[in-house]
Amino acid sequence: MHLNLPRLASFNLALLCLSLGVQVCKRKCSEVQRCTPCKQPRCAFAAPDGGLENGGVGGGGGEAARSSDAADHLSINHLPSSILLKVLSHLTVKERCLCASLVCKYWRDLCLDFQFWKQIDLSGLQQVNDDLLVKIASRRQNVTEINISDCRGVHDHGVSSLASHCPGLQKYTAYRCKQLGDTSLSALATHCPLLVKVHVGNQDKLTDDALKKLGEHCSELKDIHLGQCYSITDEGMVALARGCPKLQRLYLQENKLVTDRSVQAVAENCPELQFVGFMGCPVTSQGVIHLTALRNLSVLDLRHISELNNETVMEVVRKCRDLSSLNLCLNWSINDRCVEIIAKEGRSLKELYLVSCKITDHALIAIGQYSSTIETVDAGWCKDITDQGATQIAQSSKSLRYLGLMRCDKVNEETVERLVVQYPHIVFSTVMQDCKRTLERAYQMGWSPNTSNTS
Ligand SMILES: *[C@@H]1O[C@H](CO)[C@@H](O)[C@H](O)[C@H]1NC(C)=O
Ligand SMILES: *[C@@H]1O[C@H](CO)[C@@H](O)[C@H](O)[C@H]1NC(C)=O
Ligand SMILES: *[C@@H]1O[C@H](CO)[C@@H](O)[C@H](O)[C@H]1NC(C)=O
Ligand SMILES: *[C@@H]1O[C@H](CO)[C@@H](O)[C@H](O)[C@H]1NC(C)=O
Ligand SMILES: *[C@@H]1O[C@H](CO)[C@@H](O)[C@H](O)[C@H]1NC(C)=O
Ligand SMILES: CC(=O)N[C@H]1CO[C@H](CO)[C@@H](O)[C@@H]1O
Repeated sequence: MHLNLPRLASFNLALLCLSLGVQVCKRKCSEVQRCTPCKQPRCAFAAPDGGLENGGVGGGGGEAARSSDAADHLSINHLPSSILLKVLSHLTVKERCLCASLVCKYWRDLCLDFQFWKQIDLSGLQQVNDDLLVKIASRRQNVTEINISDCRGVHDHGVSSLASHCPGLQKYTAYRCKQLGDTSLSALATHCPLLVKVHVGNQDKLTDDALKKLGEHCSELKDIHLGQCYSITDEGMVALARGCPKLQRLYLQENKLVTDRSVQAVAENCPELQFVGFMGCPVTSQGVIHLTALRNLSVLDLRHISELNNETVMEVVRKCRDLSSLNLCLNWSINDRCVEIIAKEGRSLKELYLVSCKITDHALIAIGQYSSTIETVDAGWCKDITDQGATQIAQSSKSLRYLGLMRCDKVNEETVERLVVQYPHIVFSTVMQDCKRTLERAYQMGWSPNTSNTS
């Protein structure tokens, strides 16, 4: 069960749950009464979205509560706890914390069962702090997934405490936690050898030390996101690549100290890589060429890298037969001839992003002519594209479903209007078309323009 604590209210409830749990533990459950429901449940199951009533169990519980003296043996609490837990798992956090856990001590303990705290999404909750993580840790929940993205109140201490008590942690997501540094990630690396996913984008205090720890201890790692962690360098990346041969997804962005050495290291050490992104890194063709070794490469993002030549791109497309998405936006060395080769050789290619590349109508025409797989083409900001390219690709391609023409100013809007009618299976994206679709969606959702002319 995925635990989502969307808003402040439910967050406070969760805190309440945790502190209730701590109280129970303090008293070592000595006062826990017989496992019967309270005579006077302090809360009716009247959650607006049904809650327990849906399953009919709420009624049963209530009845048992009312007649518990007489018919104790019929109490819902005589069900095996595994079944009660199953029932409770259908409630939302709010219902569990505010209603079910107030029924009686037994239910309160059930509501605190570790299974409800295995996957915790605390992202965006400013109230989350180290104390909460320490509390979660102290209850030895063996959390398997946690997301603390945008939690500014969490520091290295809290995360380290959680790490040391949750050896089974597998997925750690902590975007934009700029206050966190090497201490927390190193603690996770040393205490949680089962980690498969580490997304720490925008933690700019991280250094190679933490990456080395991951490489040393986390050989199960499959999915890592280190975008905008500006301090990491090739040294850390090489250590990570060597220690994590099972890596399948690697996403970097604007890591200005990550160069071709890192690209070569991941290509040589991580043969299972499928998703690779180096957007805005000082990476060149000399590094990218090593990616041809990755036979399972499926998604490649080479937007805005320092240097990329057409020959290298063609070689990658020829060698990586599973490549389905290729992003070459923002590079002037990508020309018509290069796109033609991509269209001919990319047997599995479905998505091709060419925003702000040096292409003309010939590139679009070649895609229509040679590719039977490409569904998405984005040629936005390619100023040389005209009506002819847009019309011909729409006409000749059987696979095309999306054509991005944002700010292709030589393409007339009337032409696009005609294409929209003629080829309804293709979505054409221009400023006008996108506005129209937005309006249509608004109408569908019940919005209507105010046509009253009083002012
Ligand atoms: C947080 O992480 C969980 C689990 O990885 C994910 O399901 C959820 O969408 C994430 N939330 C945000 C806001 O990224
Ligand atoms: C925590 O969970 C992991 C993975 O499920 C398991 O291997 C480990 O034994 C658990 N540890 C404890 C203390 O429950
Ligand atoms: C590539 O993927 C296939 C099919 O998913 C798998 O059998 C093979 O082991 C993978 N190859 C590598 C080098 O990971
Ligand atoms: C690749 O680009 C270079 C430099 O722009 C050019 O000289 C060469 O002809 C191009 N190769 C192909 C196959 O288009
Ligand atoms: C429509 O606009 C007028 C003038 O701005 C305003 O007085 C009126 O309340 C608006 N009607 C609705 C339904 O929003
Ligand atoms: C971001 C960018 O434009 N990168 C490169 C694209 O290609 C040209 C021509 O090869 C390079 O000079 C750019 O640095």
